[in-house]
Amino acid sequence: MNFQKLTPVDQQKALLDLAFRKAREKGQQKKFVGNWLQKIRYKENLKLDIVKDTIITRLQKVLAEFPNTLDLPDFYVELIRLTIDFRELKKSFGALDWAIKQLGVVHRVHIQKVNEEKEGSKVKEVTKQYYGRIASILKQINPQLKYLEDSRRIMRTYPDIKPMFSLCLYGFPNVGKTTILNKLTGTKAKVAAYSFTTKSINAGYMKINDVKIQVLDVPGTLARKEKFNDVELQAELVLKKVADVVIYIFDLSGASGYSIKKQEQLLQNLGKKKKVFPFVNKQDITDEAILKEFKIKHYTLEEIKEELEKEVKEEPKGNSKEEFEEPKEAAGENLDPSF
Ligand SMILES: Nc1nc2c(ncn2[C@@H]2O[C@H](COP(=O)(O)OP(=O)(O)O)[C@@H](O)[C@H]2O)c(=O)[nH]1
Ligand SMILES: [Mg+2]
Repeated sequence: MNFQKLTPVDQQKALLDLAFRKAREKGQQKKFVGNWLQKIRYKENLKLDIVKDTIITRLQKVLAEFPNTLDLPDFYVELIRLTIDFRELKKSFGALDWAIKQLGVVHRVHIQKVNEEKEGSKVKEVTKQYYGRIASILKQINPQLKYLEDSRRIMRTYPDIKPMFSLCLYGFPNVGKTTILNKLTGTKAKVAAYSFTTKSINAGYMKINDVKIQVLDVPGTLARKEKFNDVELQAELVLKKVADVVIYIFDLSGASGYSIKKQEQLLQNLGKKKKVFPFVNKQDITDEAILKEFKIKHYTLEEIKEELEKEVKEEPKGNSKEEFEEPKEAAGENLDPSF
């Protein structure tokens, strides 16, 4: 699921500016035929239509793009739970639905008025009233539009993670996770000689037994959960909800700035629920005595690939693309009541 592609949510003012401008432009471009009253009516009808259609299209786009059910992979459900208020989000969809209906009603009423009005100046007056009603409807949902835009900005930071067999590269900052991700998958994620270059979760893909698998570069921390920043929180969720297999990366050279003891502790924190392959990176700059002393069983990348071949035999779990790109239900409906 790619939350980064959500379109920004316009607020009241931007929506009105856009709709009124379009109406004005189209009203000026088009040549109307008929007697003077008919011409005015046609023109005002067109403006009314354009204003309604422009705004409704925008609002419908928001409803279509945002996830409005929690029928998402576990990872995203958790992430949404932790970062935004889904109930508030649902209410906002409801408000947009309401506004779309109101816009339709107000449009119908004013079209009728335009067509019944006998005096040209009064026809234009109807348009003015209509604009006022539209503005008032949007004003009422503006807090919800703002909430949706705030939510979008948060969701935009969600990593794009696919429901397929996943290998996580885990370890402290600077131990070489991204370097190994690039080596395994041929991606070109940024490698840097300072900590916390990974501002979000990097992903790449590789083939094991002709099956495409996802490789994720996940920064570790010994910080307490209450103190997690966004990336740390996402990292924890990826490990818990997405990882099928973990490569735990050690840097025994001292270059990353984390003691061996701390690195062992982070490995222990992973627990026994997942299959974990320790890997010792930066051997080229590591003291031989330290390498010899190191007692934790570890693997070469070749050995890990062989192990993965045993793991990835069948089609990986639910890797169909459709699962992610189902058309959305009508907004506000089918929302998971358990949430
Ligand atoms: N000498 C040496 N340096 C490495 C090795 N792997 C990574 N590095 C360097 O370690 C630094 C941190 O690497 P990076 O992949 O960004 O670490 P990450 O923070 O865990 O993703 C970079 O300067 C890399 O060039 C290695 O095997 N040997
Ligand atoms: Mg990195």
